[in-house]
Amino acid sequence: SHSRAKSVAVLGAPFSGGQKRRGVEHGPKVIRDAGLIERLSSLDYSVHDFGDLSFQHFEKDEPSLGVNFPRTVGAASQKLSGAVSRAIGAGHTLVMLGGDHSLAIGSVSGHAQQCPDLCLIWVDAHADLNTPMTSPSGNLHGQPVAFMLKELQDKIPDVPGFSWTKPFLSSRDLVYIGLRDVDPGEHHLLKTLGIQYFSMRDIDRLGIQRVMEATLDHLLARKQRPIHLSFDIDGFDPSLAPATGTPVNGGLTYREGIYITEEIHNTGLLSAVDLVEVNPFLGANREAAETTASLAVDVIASSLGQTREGAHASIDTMTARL
Ligand code: 5AB
Ligand code: MN
Ligand code: MN
Ligand code: MN
Repeated sequence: SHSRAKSVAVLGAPFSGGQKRRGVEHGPKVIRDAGLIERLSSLDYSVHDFGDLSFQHFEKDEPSLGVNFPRTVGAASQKLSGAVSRAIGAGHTLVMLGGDHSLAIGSVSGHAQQCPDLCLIWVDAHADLNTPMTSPSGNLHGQPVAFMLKELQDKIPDVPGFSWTKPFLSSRDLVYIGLRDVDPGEHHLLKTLGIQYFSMRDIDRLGIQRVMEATLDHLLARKQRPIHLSFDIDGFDPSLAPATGTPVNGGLTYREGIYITEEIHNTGLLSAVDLVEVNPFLGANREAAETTASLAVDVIASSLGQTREGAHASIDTMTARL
């Protein structure tokens, strides 16, 4: 039998306005330079590289309600949302290369426009659940999930730049993996909204196998639905992913990270992946940036079906070659 080549859309989002450290806008370039397109092609995908979006620069973008660069981030997310919606509407599995994690407002909302019943797996050291009122930094890369959740509709003020979007996700359709740096306001929301999360402590207790079983059970037991994976590279331990803006000790091992993405691939339901917060200006040297980018490629390839056990196409194809 013959399976039609699956198609992947790769979309770069060279954007850094959700935080204050320069360099994260070069994430798409270093991830491509680490061989992403070749790797996906070798997995038998037809790869559509949509290139990098270009974002509007706002000369005057004063903080509003404590939020930094609100108009810049709002406009970038809106543009990304449209591009993601079109790519998914055209039948591609989407890979979004950040850029900082504020971009997830755009990518998840664009995905949800096409797939309203999607669920979200957020791999990160951080919960990114601050509202403008609880945020200790004012940086929007620490707030994207708050802008998505229907339950927080009344807790999000009218931030300039964000009138185009409204909350679209229920807190029960979200699972966090890898948390180890959660602000007090975020912890309060995790608990009061009853959000399912697996901190690094939970991974220590349960092991990554049971964590993934519980994650997928929580999201998919009632019904099969599209998965959005939003992967912040700082979910990994800083020894593996040093080139990132907010590293936190005690993160995922390489094997835990890859096990997460293998299990998500095995559901057959992955519809979009964000890979964010790779910042080649950070880390001790150029090798640190290259290691981090190459880890990002491994995460994306594994979420799209690269296996550790190996694979083969079909008996027919193999014998034809013998
Ligand atoms: B990232 C912090 N919670 O809100 C905040 O890297 C850090 O996208 C946010 O996860 C880190 O500023 C955002 C202190
Ligand atoms: Mn993070
Ligand atoms: Mn994040
Ligand atoms: Mn970070």
